[in-house]
Amino acid sequence: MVGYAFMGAAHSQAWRTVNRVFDLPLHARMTAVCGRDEANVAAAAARLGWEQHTTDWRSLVSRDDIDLIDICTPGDSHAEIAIAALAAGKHVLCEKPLANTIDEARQMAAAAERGAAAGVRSMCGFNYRRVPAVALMRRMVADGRIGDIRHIRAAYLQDWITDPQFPLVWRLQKDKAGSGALGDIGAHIIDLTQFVTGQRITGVTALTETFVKERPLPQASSGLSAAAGDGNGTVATGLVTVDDAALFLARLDGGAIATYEATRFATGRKNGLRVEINGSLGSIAFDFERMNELEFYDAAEPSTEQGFTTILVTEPDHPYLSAWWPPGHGIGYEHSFTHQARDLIEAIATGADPAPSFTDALQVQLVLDAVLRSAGSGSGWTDVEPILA
Ligand code: SOE
Repeated sequence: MVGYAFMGAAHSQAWRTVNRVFDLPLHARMTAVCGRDEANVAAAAARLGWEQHTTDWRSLVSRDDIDLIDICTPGDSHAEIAIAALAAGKHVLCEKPLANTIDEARQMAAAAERGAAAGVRSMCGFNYRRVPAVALMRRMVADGRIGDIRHIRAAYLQDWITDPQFPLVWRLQKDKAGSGALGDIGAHIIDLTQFVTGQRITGVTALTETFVKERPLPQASSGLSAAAGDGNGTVATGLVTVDDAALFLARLDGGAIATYEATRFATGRKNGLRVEINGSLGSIAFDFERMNELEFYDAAEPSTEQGFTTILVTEPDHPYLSAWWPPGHGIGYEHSFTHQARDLIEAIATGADPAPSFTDALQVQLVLDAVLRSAGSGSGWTDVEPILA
């Protein structure tokens, strides 16, 4: 694994757990973790359960005893590491968004296709697909339970940078992260809604905003928390080069129309990912803050009994859940990463191509690009570039 901060910890938890919970044909061995700082990566290896550590990711890619490279770094290094790993015949799991530019994403998708032809698997880490309620939502939509899809209403709301004194961490720097709320959390709702509906976004009209344009430089950061200043009382500042919020309208290729909102300024909303879909026969809604539930409205019910019902997605018949606890006991955020690891191991073992593929993730990247172009042009209607350019 390369990178060991928030996502690295989440992925490590998954690799530690996956074979203890799921009965799989292959066993994940946590051989080595890589980071830039020797002392910090050594501590991370011990804390997260990796056998060895290194500061040179290239040494991992060239090792014969490593089969899979898991990329948990900021977006500016995804392409270089993934392309080198695939060329060396390693399976790759790469955090989202796939890359910082569509050019890099195209190169990664091409490398993944060459890899697939040689039996090498690659997957992008859109973990929310693996929340059981989301997987059930997709199944119900595919089974026609809400009929033809008319509306998609998606929002991913956080508030961790509302304070203007919150430092300029890498997620607020375009050269490291590619974009701001748009790519970090907007990418999740783009992927999730396309996954659930089976439809793809063809065009958008968008606006973005950066509310706080300059912030103190960070002293130290960990996960989503950080301290400002150099530790000696001096606080230099730097420019925020990404969006704080992105909003857009979209059309999808199956006829649905949609609204999307991604922001880190929704005061009081910590990880508020909500998607509602309205169809000709009913509606269905998921809210991460109640992740073990799904709201379902069936318009075929007698008018005297109509209303949204709450499905408790906690039963062994629901996706992924037979491996966990007795009925009704529920699961959390980290389980989505364990399910992701499970599905990747299963695909590697059976020789199947896992989803979302790098090409699926490239398509999300093309939507992000269309949103930024639309916002840059003053919200003009903008088509999403086709995958085959
Ligand atoms: C930060 O906004 C973040 O950690 C994202 O990077 C993750 O993808 C999301 O799951 C939670 O929030």
